[in-house]
Amino acid sequence: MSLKFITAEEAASFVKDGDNVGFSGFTPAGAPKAIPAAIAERAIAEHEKGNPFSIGVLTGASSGDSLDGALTRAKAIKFRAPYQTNKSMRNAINIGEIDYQDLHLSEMAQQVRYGFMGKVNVAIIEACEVTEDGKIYVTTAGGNVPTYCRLADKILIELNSHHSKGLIGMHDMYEPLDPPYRKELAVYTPSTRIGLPYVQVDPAKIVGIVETNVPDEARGFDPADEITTQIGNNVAAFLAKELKAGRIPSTFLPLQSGVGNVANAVLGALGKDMDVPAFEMYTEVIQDSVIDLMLQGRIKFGSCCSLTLTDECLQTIYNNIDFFKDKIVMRPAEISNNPEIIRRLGVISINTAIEVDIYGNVNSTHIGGTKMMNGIGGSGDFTRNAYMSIFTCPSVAKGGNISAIVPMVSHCDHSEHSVNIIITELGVADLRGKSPIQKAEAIIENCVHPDYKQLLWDYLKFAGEGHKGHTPHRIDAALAFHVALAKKGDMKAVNWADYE
Ligand code: 0RQ
Repeated sequence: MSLKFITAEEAASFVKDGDNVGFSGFTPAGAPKAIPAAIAERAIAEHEKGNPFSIGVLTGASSGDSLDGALTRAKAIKFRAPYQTNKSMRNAINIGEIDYQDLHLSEMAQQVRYGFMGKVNVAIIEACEVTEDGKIYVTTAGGNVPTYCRLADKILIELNSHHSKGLIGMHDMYEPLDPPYRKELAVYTPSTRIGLPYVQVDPAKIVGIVETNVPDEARGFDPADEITTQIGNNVAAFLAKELKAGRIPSTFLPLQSGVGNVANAVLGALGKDMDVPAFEMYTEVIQDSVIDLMLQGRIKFGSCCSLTLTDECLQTIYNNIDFFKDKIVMRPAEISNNPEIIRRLGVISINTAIEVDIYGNVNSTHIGGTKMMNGIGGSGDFTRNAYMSIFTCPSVAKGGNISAIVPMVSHCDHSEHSVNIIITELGVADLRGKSPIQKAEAIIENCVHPDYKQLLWDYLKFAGEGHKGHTPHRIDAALAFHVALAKKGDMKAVNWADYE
């Protein structure tokens, strides 16, 4: 059969009110841009005519502004999963305009296959190549493309010539069988391949192809500052010490690193620390700092779900494709983030916390316990299954009025059972082999900002008076830092005497 080329507007007309749409991509990398923008225009036109128009948006992780941003502003989204980072969308979620399910990224494809999120009507996939016999070669992310393509009735392709066809061969697309027939995922090293470099679909399902030439919408990072550099140096020194002590094998272990400014700075510091040997990554997102370190020979291989790079950095890969081709593999999210593989490979995970409590519970998602920031992303997939799980964060936020270390987290994403090490710019708290009270002592002593140290020592003493259990808390005072912030704009305004 021959492939049918259509406009973005024609493509948008295949999407109906109430449909569930599965999009390619993972972060802005590899997400379609022209068709979602055209769907947003269509939604606005339908709303002006008084007609309803909203869809379920299923992705790999976050996406770009022409998808999440444009569709949100057009009020065209009824349901969203599993992750987002868009400002317009965050606001719409927090005022209740969009129903958002925040989910471990490794679980999204299987939950869709199990039918937990309803039918997938349409898949919209960005590709760098598509063949008449239905081979789709995706661009800068594996996402959940195999599952969305297989389950959807119709597939729309954005064929984006901004991406190099040199990407062909850099993917390992594999979809596991569902229980009770699932077999082991035979990934024994970060570079092991178990699938195909393309997704095979029934060509009759491809209802149209839209040609585009647009870059990914990944944003750059704030340059590393004094605080993020110091956090990075503390992580690097800690890992070098663990290696020396024999708790990390001399071959080192694959690293996972989260997204954001702190994660980018941590990787930069790790690359510079020559006591840490050249290493491999088994991670979900490859950011600019990884590409620089590959060029310097400090990172030997990267398994990921996406290349979340600035366009300048992506062009470096395209211009040196022979160098990078055997150093990077992009997988679907349920493989890049798979608990079985992460546990087997012994991945060292490094993620960022919004807040941590004195017992080592971590909040990665909710500001003040109620407002969604981004989502858990892959941080839970990696943390729970890591050889060693690390969380980093600056000790204070918003000019010092917020302590990142609090008596009790206002929302818990990673419980103390999964969290091994906390690192701020001030130091390292190693929680392994410690009881809750010992964990609290290590965190307060090593990680807390001087402005909050005495307040937290006092809380620990006050909570433990009369020995209040294995994990001492004064339940009426456990959120006093948050109450002080809400009422007086400053966590330092807490006064334990109010709770005596
Ligand atoms: O606010 O943007 O207004 O300045 O939160 O904080 O310090 O710039 O840190 O960019 O690394 O993001 C946890 C959100 C950190 C991110 C989080 C405010 C702070 C700032 C951002 P401004 P920083 P980062 C892999 C793994 C969960 C998902 C995950 C994240 C803004 O890393 O989403 O790990 N992680 N995925 O001022 C109020 C506090 C605060 C606070 C920070 N305690 N209270 N505001 N902020 N702490 C990726 C994938 O899964 C795809």
